[in-house]
Amino acid sequence: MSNITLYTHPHSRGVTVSWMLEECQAEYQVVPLQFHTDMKQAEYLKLNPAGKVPTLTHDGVVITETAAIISYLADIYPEKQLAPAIDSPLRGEYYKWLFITSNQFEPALTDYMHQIEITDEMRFSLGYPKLDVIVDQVTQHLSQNRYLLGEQFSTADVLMVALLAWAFQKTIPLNDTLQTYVDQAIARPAFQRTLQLNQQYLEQLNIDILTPLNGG
Ligand SMILES: N[C@@H](CCC(=O)N[C@@H](CS)C(=O)NCC(=O)O)C(=O)O
Repeated sequence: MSNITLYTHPHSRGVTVSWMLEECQAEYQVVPLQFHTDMKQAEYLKLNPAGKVPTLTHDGVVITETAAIISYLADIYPEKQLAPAIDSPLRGEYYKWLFITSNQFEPALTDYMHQIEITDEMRFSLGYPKLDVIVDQVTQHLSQNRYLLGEQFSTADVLMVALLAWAFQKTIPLNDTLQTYVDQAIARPAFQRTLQLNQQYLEQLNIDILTPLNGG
């Protein structure tokens, strides 16, 4: 039995972690959890006090937060070369894109999806700019680079593509640059395996609607 366990739901950010596990060709168990019930049980809240998925356990280590989990996986599977080496000049760029995606892009996008009105005063102390500023930055970069780090696909792309393919696409149509970027990433065999596995988790939880990526 593998010592990696993923707690997830097939309509959640857990899909991003499933994809990363497949990129790493990891051996792992999956515990699909229902929203509202399983995720709010005392036993699970000990692992993830937010009562949310995903959570990953590995050798007694409990990791929550999608970006943290996939970065951790990149580090424990260095041979998969999904993160630049610690002493690589690209390491800073790698962190930059991971954190822009989770600390700027995702909250700006969710504000937009939920039509949350942000005043200039609020914006001053919020840690992220307007959505279109981030979209322009990412688009401009990807119009000159195949992936966020250049030619090499990385964990930062897993996070960015998952966000674009899920939330963004549901909210605003992708421009040509972002669509090309998403299409080449989701054609990867690991992503295609993830979709098949997701179908199994849906069946385990008795859910019949399959959305391409996260929906929680
Ligand atoms: N910041 C967390 C967000 C986790 C999250 O919001 N998960 C949603 C599904 S995508 C969830 O579990 N929602 C259920 C609930 O809040 O009850 C991460 O990146 O992992």
